[in-house]
Amino acid sequence: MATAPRKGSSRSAQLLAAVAVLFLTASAAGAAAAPRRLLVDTDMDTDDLLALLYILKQNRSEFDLKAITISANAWTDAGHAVNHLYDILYMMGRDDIPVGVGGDGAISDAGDVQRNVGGYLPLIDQSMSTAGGCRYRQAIPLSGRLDVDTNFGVRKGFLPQGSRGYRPLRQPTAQRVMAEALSAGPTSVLLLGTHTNLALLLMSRPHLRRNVERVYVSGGGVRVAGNLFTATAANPVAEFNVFGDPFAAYQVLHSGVPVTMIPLDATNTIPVTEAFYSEFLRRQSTYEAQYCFLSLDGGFYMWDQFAAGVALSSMRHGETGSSNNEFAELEYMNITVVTSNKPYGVRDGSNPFFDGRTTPKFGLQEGGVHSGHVETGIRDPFCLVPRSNRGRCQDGYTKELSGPEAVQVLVATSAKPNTNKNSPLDKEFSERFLEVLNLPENTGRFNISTQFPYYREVLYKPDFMNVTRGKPIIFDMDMSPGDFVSLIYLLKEPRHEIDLKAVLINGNGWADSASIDIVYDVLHMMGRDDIPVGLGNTTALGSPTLGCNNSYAIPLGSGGFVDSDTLYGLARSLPRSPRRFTSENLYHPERRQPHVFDVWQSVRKQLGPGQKITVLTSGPLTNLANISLSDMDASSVIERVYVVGGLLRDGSDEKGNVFTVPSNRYAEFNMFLDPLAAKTVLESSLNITLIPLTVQRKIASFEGVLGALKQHTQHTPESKLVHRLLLLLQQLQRKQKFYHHMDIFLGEVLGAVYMVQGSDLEPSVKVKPICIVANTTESTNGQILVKKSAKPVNVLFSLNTSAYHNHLANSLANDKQSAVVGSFEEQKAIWSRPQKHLGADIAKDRK
Ligand SMILES: [Ca+2]
Ligand SMILES: [Ca+2]
Repeated sequence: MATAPRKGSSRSAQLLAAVAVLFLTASAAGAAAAPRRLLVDTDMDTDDLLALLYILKQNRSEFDLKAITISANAWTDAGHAVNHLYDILYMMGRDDIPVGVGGDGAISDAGDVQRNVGGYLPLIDQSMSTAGGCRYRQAIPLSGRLDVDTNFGVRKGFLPQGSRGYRPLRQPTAQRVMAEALSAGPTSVLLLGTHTNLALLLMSRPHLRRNVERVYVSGGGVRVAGNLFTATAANPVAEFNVFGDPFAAYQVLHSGVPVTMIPLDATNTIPVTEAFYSEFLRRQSTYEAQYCFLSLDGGFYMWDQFAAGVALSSMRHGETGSSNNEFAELEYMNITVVTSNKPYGVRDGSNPFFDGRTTPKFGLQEGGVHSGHVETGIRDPFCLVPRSNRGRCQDGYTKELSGPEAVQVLVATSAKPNTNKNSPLDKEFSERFLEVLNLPENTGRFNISTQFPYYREVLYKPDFMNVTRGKPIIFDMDMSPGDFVSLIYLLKEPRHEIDLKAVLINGNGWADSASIDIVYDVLHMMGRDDIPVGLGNTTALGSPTLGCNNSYAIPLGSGGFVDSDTLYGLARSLPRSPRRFTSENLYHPERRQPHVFDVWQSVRKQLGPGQKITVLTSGPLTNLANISLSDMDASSVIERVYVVGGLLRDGSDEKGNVFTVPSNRYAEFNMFLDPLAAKTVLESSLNITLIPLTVQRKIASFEGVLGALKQHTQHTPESKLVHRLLLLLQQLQRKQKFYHHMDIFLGEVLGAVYMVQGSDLEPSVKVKPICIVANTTESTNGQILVKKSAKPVNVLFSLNTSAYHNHLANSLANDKQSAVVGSFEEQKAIWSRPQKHLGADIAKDRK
């Protein structure tokens, strides 16, 4: 028995095979068994990191981790999660392991699952695009996603960065990586997040099911309460991983593949105790142990890492029973996954598998278990019980059941006690986890600071002695790619003319809040670590903090979040700033990420008598609206607001750009994403200049800007970066339909250039009285009407296009106020040799 168990073998054959493997391992026979092939699907939450590093520490002749795929619809955002994973694998010297994330395929209305469906959305909400709502995901606080995306700020200060990283259209999709791993031979699958990816694979490539030896599930809760701490008022029984996509979990559990589940029943018995924490504090002899320790947060259970421990122990000692498992008691239970609530067959508008269809999707049975009310959100009135905080919905409940609707699953029920009675740790797994993480074998090679002999965290700040500082500016951005071009442009303008006082980040636009680190990196590159960056709200004005009222209109996949969160793959070419997002609860309260309002107030305090601020907004108007609502006197110190966005409905039939919401033909994204904020700002007493879609479209020519940049024989690091970015956007737009909207981002650069250059661009500006449609319906929200009685604003209609292109290119190519550190490559070179002169006007050690 030199090979792993055969495909499609019966349970008894598998048991025999497992016993054979056990025998060979135990006897250390010369002809060792082939290593067991393993595929891990992870949502890259904190406990996932601990699980992954535990797995990477194993002896590769016993367990061969073939691939890792990312579950992109839960606690992390795809672009951040995938680069985080690449960094961990680089540290561990495992750039050989394929990584899959996302994809742009679709599920047709008829129910055909195309290849490469991205897994960004639960199956019930997946259709032809990657834009969609957050039916289940809204249970996850947005601040939680921000913390996990950045690993609380720990990640960028610790992990090194290799050559792998997300790149548009080149990143292997989750489906492809899963299919390749499973096609190559019998493989065990460990699911550490929602079940979306595996369910999609089993539905689109059913022949690969025979190569799934067993699925190990971290998640579910059978005989204990659920853990939706934000949402028990609607659903007290679900656990996050299964709740994230109940129908997918149903598909996996009912696929006929053997399943071992490690649910809350078991993980509730192994919390991170004080004893564990202090033992861990003492035992950190490897980089991976250090990284895991830094990632630990309070109130934590050993969810995914315990599941990984139970899974590997089962694979080592026998997969069908309890007695041999080192870490958990296991027993067989008959269970199912609840995907809809009784009564079945109601067709009440909550269930897209049935509602509005003559035949149910995927051939589901009318009146069957999938045909009831499906929880629409965490405040779904159907689920709420009056005067109770324990709702009646059960979506995602892994429920015990007798009868034909149940499947037999091996379930871990508790963590086994520590056999080492002298240890302060009460559970066997806690003991062994620390032991394994600290093994000298298969260890991390370095962290970012030990990889380079002269690594230092240096802040670059210009010398303002004897410099008259120009017009004070605040730039408010949502981190769409054009906003970075605007930011660089503003930093290039002579400081005695333009004095960029602060950058404000809108967290409800085209990028997730964690992308704030790209802003820090751009400022660092340009030697402007003195400029404060404030992070704003992640939801639109008046929206609940758990929700996604408007951002559903932005695709999660290509051309959307996965790309802007990585700056289309270019973020990793920027030098790494010592400044980065840092969560509240770390040891350095002074490093906490400031909020927009903190930054606003500090800028206000610095103003000289009679001095006023000019604001440029290039995203939704959420921040400015919140500032004006919190600081009633804000308008008295704001000279003018230049607003990029909007489309005037002024007689012509020009269409808006919210392409994901076809019913809304006349809105522009920045207004649509927060109509109430737009109304609050544009109809206020502030002096407004609008740079609407119409004029953006007139000047948005990739050929024009790239041509103007090409005319220069001299280049700067920043002109090269902008050239790369714009060329990439142009190529993507030509190549792939998912990138058809790339000129939106080119157009938004106009706002910064017009604000600075004004009359030099020969502009035509008209005064128009406008009002904003807000809080109505999806089909009209964000539209701008011209009405005689309304508040007048300045509207830019046209300008000299070639003057604009040339000015932008000249400014970027100018070697004055150029980058201090041009790239990550350059930074690595600096860290590799002794430093005498740092190149910045003033450089200070952070430490
Ligand atoms: Ca997880
Ligand atoms: Ca923007």
